Amino acid sequence: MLADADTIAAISTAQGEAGIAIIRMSGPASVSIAEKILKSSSKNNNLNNNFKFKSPRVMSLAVLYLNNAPADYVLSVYFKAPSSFTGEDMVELHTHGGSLIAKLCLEELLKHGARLAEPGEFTKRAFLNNKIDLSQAESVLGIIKARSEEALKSAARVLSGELSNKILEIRDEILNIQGSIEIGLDFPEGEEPLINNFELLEQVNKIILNLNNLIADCKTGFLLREGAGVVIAGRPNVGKSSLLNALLNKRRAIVTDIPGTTRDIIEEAIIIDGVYVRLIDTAGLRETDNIIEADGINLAREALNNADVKLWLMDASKEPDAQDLLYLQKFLDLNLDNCVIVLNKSDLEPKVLNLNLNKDLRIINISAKTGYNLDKLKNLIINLIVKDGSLNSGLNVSSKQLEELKSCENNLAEIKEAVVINAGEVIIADLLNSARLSLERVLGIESSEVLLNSIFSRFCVGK
Ligand SMILES: Nc1nc2c(ncn2[C@@H]2O[C@H](COP(=O)(O)OP(=O)(O)O)[C@@H](O)[C@H]2O)c(=O)[nH]1
Ligand SMILES: [Mg+2]
Repeated sequence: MLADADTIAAISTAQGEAGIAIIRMSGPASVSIAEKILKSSSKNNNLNNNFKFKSPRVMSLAVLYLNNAPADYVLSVYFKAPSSFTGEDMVELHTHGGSLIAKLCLEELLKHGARLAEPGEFTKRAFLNNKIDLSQAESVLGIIKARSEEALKSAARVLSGELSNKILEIRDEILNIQGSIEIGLDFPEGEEPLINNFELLEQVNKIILNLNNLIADCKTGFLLREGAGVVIAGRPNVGKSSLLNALLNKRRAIVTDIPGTTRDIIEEAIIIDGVYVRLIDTAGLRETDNIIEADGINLAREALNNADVKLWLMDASKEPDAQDLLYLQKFLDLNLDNCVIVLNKSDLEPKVLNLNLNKDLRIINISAKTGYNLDKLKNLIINLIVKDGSLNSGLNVSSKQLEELKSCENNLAEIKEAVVINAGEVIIADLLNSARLSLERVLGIESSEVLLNSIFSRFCVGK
């Protein structure tokens, strides 16, 4: 437990009218402070109606006193350290909902010695008391902020320790190699190295493979957490705004047969198969003298470059002209991993017959007007969002955590290069250390003690 921790209090439920509101306290004085503002609710106990918690984890009805006057019936419960979320003594008071009663109750607790908790302080204490690691602490935020079911599930997976366990596994593999190399550094004279280059490469490759799988799941989880940006781009008048409206099932963007109608970026969120998707309609790409439209086109290009999924819409009922083909070619010059060519207006007589496109490209015929193949397009979008992982294994992480994992992967790739060019064990040891530290930062471990343990546990007793 944290030394000299004070006792913190906060309203844990949302503001506003509701059935109940929950005020939480954590710290050594939680129980005594709560007992000061509660009286027993028992009717035949008039003489001594002081309230005392009986046993932990049992709800009891009590009367909340504000300024020595009864104010509300509350349910109260306490959790005894270390068996609580924060690892400290905790109390929860369930008052009736309504912002005033909860606020007054909190003020009364503060008057009796509690301190107002800082944002995230309960979770921070849980981390500092080793109840959860940093990645789990972040996943609590992921759960609170989840806007879709899949985002919620991916955060719950992290909270349950799935990410931590996988990271710990990889970290232990790195530690193992690190131990072998660092022992070699200390005893270079004439001793056989504990690990030769061949074994080293083999082990590093194995770690990279595991790490890649983990990163794929984290990328999926990150997209689930942030919402994936799906940009609808193309030449003017191909039906981009019509597609946005059709997918949203409402008339959100103006649709006309006048090219250049959409000038700004129009962004709307939808949930597809439990996944939070940000649909982005853009201005049609063309040369223009109109400065407003030109600005819109710049925004469209920017959105296209940053998109998680890129839809290039074409009018299938119209023979593509030289400009159409030119813009199409520019689109195909992008990284095609997450691109789809969408041939719209399939309800009309088809004209785009042979585009001579690269075989690997995804092409789909749809009609924004009749709704033809829109379900198939939605499926395709989801498959692209979760392409490297799967919805069932997404791990809800922050961009910082994802960056740390990628930097670990870079270090490991550099180790392979260092081995090939015989850069020497000092450099390899350094890279291994950086790789390990990246992983530990995700979990919030900041100690080289683990490394020492790993090294010395290999020595025989007495050495
Ligand atoms: N027949 C047919 N017409 C469509 C379809 N989608 C859009 N249109 C028409 O094409 C014109 C341009 O549509 P709009 O959505 O404004 O295109 P944008 O400029 O790409 O946003 C409008 O007259 C739409 O009614 C479709 O699937 N079938
Ligand atoms: Mg439009």
